[in-house]
Amino acid sequence: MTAQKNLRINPDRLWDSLMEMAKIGPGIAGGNNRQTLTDEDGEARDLFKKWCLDAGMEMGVDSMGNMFATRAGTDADALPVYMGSHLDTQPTGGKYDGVLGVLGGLEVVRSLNDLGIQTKHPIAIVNWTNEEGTRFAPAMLASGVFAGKYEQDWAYARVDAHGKSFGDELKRIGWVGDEAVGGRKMHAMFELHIEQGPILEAENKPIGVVTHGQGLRWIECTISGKESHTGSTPMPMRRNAGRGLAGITELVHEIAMQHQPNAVGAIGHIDIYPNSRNIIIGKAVCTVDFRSHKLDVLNAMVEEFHTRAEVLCRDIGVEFAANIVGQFDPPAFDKNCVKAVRRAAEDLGYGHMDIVSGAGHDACWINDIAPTAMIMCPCMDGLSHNEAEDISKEWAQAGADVLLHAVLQTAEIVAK
Ligand code: HGY
Ligand code: MN
Ligand code: MN
Repeated sequence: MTAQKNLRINPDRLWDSLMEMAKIGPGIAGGNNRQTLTDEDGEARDLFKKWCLDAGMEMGVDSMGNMFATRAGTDADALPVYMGSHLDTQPTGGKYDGVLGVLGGLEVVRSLNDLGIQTKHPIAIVNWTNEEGTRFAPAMLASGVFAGKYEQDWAYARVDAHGKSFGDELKRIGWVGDEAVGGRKMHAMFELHIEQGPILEAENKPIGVVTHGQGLRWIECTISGKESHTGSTPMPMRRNAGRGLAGITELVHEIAMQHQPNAVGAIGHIDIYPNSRNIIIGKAVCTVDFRSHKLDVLNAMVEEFHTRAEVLCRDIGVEFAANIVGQFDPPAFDKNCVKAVRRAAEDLGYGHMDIVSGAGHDACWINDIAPTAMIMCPCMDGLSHNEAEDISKEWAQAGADVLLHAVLQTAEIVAK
């Protein structure tokens, strides 16, 4: 094991690849806007595929556009060990959310090639389509179809703000693969990801051993009032959907604050109609995002919200309707995979701590169908889903080193 303990990835090559990928779909403030199934997403896929083929891997694509690059093992019948995350970004996203996990996996394979290491199990890297869910709700859509949570037809019919469907856009960028989605079986999956929160940096730990994740409920709310002239409509006659929106925005915050420290809640997406300076808002559509790592807290927040939002809107004379557009329960990751991550950090001498993931990840769905765990590294000021998202090369290196060792423990090195 001693010799193996010294195995390391090449941090400069990893960093160069991160910077190269960041050039595709640049944001306006130094981050990225590479939303799923846009031309930029297609460009990123082409680059990732080229890099994987250059590393001697075989590329497979399924009917949700999930990309699977495989490095052969000595036992072709052994199930592959996967490393997965996503290349799509938020509209004002950072350079590392998701990308670190995909290119960290590529760096693991490149390092195994350099070191001439063979493994019994094949090793594969996944780029999951539409992890972010910002253009097509819900988040983790394609890993969800792969894990049997959603039907493909339902996913194909999801539309963006301009009425374009997921299926049409996937076809337009030429990434409808010939593999049936969900056909692949996994020995295990590891996802390297930035923390997207402040804990690891504050505790000065370069590695987070993710034992659990938060559950999520996305509630799409429609508040209906009546458009009318902002000047000539007497106040008592108004049915202002904007007042309902303001009320439920504050209500979401109040409910989450009642359940501290185990809950979060906010509204991040709002569309108002007709959105004219001198017309009272007739309709408001928004998405409530509640999360907790405790299922009972999550369910209690959703229930209280529904009850109180209906009363609040009725009292101001507007209608309220809501439906869940995304959800998953709090995941507990596979104990053996979590142990492999912790042991890898110990073998490598990296400071580490157990942590619960605040954000949702593809690993949360894959955890339902294969042994799965996550590795986290810190990010500056805990900032993410912001173009100023930043990490150090050392943090990227630590995360990819731990990924290398966790995968080697699981894929079994074959002695030369
Ligand atoms: O919403 C999430 O937690 C993830 O970033 N898609
Ligand atoms: Mn992510
Ligand atoms: Mn994200």
